[in-house]
Order: sequence, then structure tokens, then C-alpha cells
Amino acid sequence: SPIGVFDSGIGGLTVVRALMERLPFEHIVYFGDTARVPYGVKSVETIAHYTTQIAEFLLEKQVKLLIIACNTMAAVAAGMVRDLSPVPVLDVIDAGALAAVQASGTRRIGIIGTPTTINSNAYALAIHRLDPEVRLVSQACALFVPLVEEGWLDHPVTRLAAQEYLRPVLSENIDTLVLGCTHYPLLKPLLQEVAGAEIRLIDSAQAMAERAARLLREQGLANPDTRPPRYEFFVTDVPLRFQTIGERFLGRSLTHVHVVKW
Ligand code: DGN
Repeated sequence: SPIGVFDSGIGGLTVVRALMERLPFEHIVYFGDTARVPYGVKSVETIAHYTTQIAEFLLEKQVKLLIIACNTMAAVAAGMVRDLSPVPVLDVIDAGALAAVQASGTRRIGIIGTPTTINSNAYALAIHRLDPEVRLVSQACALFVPLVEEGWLDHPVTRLAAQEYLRPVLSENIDTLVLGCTHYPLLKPLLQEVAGAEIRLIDSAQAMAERAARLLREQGLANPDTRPPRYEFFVTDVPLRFQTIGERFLGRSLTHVHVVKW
């Protein structure tokens, strides 16, 4: 059976890409709520309602594991998904928090994400659950999602925005920076340049792929079959430039896309 991955839109395709690379024999079903994105500006009740609806859709597809790829959904509704799901649930915030705590030597960690993710304090809670001594500094980077969707991955405007956003974070002597949003892995080269080579960037998509690989191994859920797996993508709308943006996130051509009308 497949792994179910979901996101508020197409951003979670960075997580799918990391899973494809780390677990090349696993079937994947993706759900992106492209008609209702962005979730970042909606109420907790609404986000919880949408998230439940998506989790139930994927459970009907007989997934063996649910992955919440969206930081905003993870921040607000991960507990609810865990309560309703008969299969294991992993979320990007837990995965990113664990990888950051393991990577940091000085225990001074920076977190960047969307305003909703940063305001939810979910990363701070997850990191402090693992290590209460960690000093955290967080920064909402509202402009990064539109800049990434515009394809300005190595553009002077993006570099300037990154310098502005990271200045207060870097002045706190962090040694580790968590990229707490589905879109930020695409900015990794630029952010590494702005942050400096000595700062460890935690790509939450890669952290999730590692976490999922470990869970499948530990619970004996890995697919023993080594034939090419099936990938299926469900979205609630096909917005402008969907194909171009989706393929940039996924790093390969995007096929087997189905539109679900809710
Ligand atoms: N997928 C969202 C996240 O990881 O925070 C970003 C896109 C959005 O909903 N604004």
C-alpha cells in the first residue's frame, strides 16, 4: 500500500521529491488542496476541518502511513489527524525539530517559516520537548512563498529579502537554521550563501524522508517489491502555472494528476 502525503497546495511536492529519492520503491499518493490554499490566513477551525477531510480521503486510499507535509497544517491540526488515523502519522514539524536538535552543537537554533507557522509556536514546542535548554530565534518570512512560486530562486530581490529576514536571526549566533516551510528547500543554495557556510540548514523535507524511512524499517512496513512504484497526485484545482511550478518542486515531470471537486 502507498504512503499518503498531503499539503495545503503544491509545496508538499518537495517532501514527495525527498521521499522518492530516499525511498525509491514506495508507492505515493499525494493530496494538494490547491483550491483552498493558502491555509496560513484561515482560522484554526477551518484548517482543522479541511485537514480532517483530506486525511479521511487518503485513508480511503488504504495508505499505510500519513505524512503531513505542510508546516501550517502540522502546526494547527497534527494532533487531530493522529486521533483519527488508524495508521502512523508523521509531520514535518516533528521531523524538522528532531533533525535540528541532533544537528546543533551550540544549542542555538533559528527557525524560519510562514507567519502562521511561526506564530503557532509549534517548532518551539517540538524542539523544547526534545531539549528544553535550546535557545531559539524565529522569523516569519512572508515573502518567500510567492518568490519561490515566481521562480526567483537566485534573484537579487530574493537575496535582498533573505538578507533582511536573516539578519536578526544570524545575530543570535545560531549554528543551525530550520527551513520550516515546504517552499524553502528550493532556496537552499541562496540561503546557505546568505547565512554563511558554517550554519547548518535543516531541510524539513529531507528530515521527513529520513524519519519516514526509519519508521517503515522499524515497523516492518517497507515495500519489499523493487519494481518502479506508482505515483498519484490529487488536487482540488489546477491553478495557473500549476505544471511549471509543480515540476520545479518535484524535480521531474508531473503526471497522473487527478482533480477532486469538493
Ligand atoms: N505549505 C505551506 C507551509 O509549509 O507552510 C506553505 C504554503 C502556504 O500554505 N502558504
